[in-house]
Amino acid sequence: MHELGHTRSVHRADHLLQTPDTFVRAPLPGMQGATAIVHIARAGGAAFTQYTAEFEQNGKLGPPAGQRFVYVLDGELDIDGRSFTPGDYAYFPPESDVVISAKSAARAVVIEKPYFDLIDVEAPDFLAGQESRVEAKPLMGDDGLQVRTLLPDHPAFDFAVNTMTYQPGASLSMVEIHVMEHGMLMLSGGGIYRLGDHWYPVTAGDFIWMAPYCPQWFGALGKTPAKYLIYKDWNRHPQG
Ligand code: UGY
Ligand code: MN
Repeated sequence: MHELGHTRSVHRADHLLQTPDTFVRAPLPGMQGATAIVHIARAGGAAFTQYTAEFEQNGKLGPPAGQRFVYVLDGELDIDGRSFTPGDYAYFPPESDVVISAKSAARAVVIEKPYFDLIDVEAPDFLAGQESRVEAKPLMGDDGLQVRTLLPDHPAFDFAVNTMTYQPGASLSMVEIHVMEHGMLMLSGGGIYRLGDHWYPVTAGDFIWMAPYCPQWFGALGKTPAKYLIYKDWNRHPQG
């Protein structure tokens, strides 16, 4: 049913809140039996692309634009002959020709960006991981806010992808304003996100893009933990 033109989605110069009622699906080049909800891309002001890929059984992704990170939300993917289920993830170096296909209907977060190499540092290889095996660490000593760092803390990686889990009532301890940009998908629970000078109620399924220097803060509400997957550019001099 239409909502008479109402939505929680908002796009401003320094942030985007995209809620599921406004998602538009279209295949990207090379996709077969799969479609993409492009949450953010260069056209929206970001230096990376993030989309949710929705697969039919046997569906496939097309070739990557730069390096690629995949995190399984639902169903089962086949990557290089290995099974990936929810919470499993993989990193693909630029130009990787590894095929990503679906063993069942599935959904996955896909992040792609050009690679910024560093003199004397070798680019990373393919990497696979399971979120449940990554140690959770409290953010700034707050046990109510646990961070899992999915990619290795190594200068070869020019971006980070983390999950952050907030117990009900937990919040960021400060309003952050930083040069890095974020792509964020709310995986479960919800709360209030401050973006710039606006405060938004957010819930599972919502996507947020935060531009560099976008003032940001989150507080978890409700009776269950709030959890999100968050991308940031990382480990590189801002001068490029
Ligand atoms: O890593 C971060 O910058 C993270 N704390 N930001 C956020 O959750 N908005
Ligand atoms: Mn931040």
